[in-house]
Amino acid sequence: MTIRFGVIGTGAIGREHIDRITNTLSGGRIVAVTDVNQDAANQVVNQFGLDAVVYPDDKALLEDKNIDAVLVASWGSAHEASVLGAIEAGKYVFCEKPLATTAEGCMRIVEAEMKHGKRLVQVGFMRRYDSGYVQLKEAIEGNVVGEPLMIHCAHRNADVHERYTTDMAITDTLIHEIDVLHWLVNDDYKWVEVIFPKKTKHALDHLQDPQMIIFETKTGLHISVEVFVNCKFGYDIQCEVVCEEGTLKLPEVPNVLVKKEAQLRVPLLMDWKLRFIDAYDKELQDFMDSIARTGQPQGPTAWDGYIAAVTADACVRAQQTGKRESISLIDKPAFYYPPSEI
Ligand code: NAI
Ligand code: NAD
Ligand code: ISE
Repeated sequence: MTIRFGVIGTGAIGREHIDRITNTLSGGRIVAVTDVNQDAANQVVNQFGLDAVVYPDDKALLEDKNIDAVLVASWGSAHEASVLGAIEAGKYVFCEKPLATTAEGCMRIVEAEMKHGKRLVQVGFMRRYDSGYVQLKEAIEGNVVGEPLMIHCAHRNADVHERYTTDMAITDTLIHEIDVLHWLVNDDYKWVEVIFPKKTKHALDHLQDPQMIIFETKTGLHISVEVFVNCKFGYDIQCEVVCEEGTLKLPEVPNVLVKKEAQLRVPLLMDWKLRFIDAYDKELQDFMDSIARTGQPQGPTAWDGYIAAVTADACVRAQQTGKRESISLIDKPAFYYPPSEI
């Protein structure tokens, strides 16, 4: 079975995903693209030699009966409308994070999907597919060093574009930790507090950078995440789980050791594109394989998108109030439990 994809948003990650579906993965083909910037849509067709229709907007693309699945890689604020339209048209959807920019928007998607009656949506929370995080989860579940007590994380970008605002440290950047950390320890968040440390001279006036986010989970675990998006030196993702008998640390990306001019150097990555390249490949391959095998995607769900949005909303409130903000979720619908857990 070949899944015929229509892509909405052919910017940075849209092009990355088009490239991997076309040239690396198996079971998928790009048959249509659209972008509010029509030049960007036309360019990808030429760049990757696609046999694909260029549509003027997502509505027109979603009417195409030859499309089985939609890949949404537009800006976060545009995701909800495209995902709802795809569900309405009965098409599978792989949506980049965030699923929607508000918890209410994610809930509208959850409700539409439940009404449809089977899972159609997978959210691009690719860290769950990263071998480092998978190894951490296995070590925690295997009780290798006892019960987790604390987690210390850092999410550092070398720099960001000028449209990046203080709340995007949460909704665009921290959102990856929000998703992967509760999955890692199989726990729920209870409250969050956001601290603004001394500001770097490299951040534009409108941006508070770095930020420190502290969570407590329902079982009493404390989690600290530093988000620093003008760190200058590279793209750096850290995660250390402190347990009762020892610690577990996310592996560094392996790289050549360079010995030169009396120094031992390890080159660092500079942006996100290469850091999780295997995880992006795996998430999309899994999306296609599970649809082909079972008729439904099995990766991160619309409900996971909703959890992330509720948590992100609390974090943004905590940025504004400077106080602890509670995080409360409604019960997970049976629809989103795997059959083995019902
Ligand atoms: P980008 O700005 O490079 O590309 C977005 C593209 O979408 C642009 O070409 C824009 O013209 C187009 N677009 C925006 N609204 C649209 C609409 N309503 N209809 C059609 N096209 C539209 O942005 P980038 O970096 O590719 O990010 C896109 C999405 O991917 C975001 O949701 C972002 O959070 C996510 N992302 C995820 C990453 C990950 O690690 N999973 C990494 C980078 C981005
Ligand atoms: P980008 O700006 O490079 O690309 C976005 C593209 O979407 C642009 O070409 C823009 O013209 C187009 N677009 C915007 N609104 C649109 C609409 N309504 N209809 C059609 N096209 C529209 O951004 P990006 O860095 O590729 O990010 C895109 C999405 O991917 C974001 O949601 C971002 O959070 C996510 N992202 C995820 C990761 C990850 O690690 N998972 C990494 C980067 C970006
Ligand atoms: C971007 O959208 C991503 O998703 C990257 O993984 C993240 O590191 C970056 O801060 C975001 O802007």
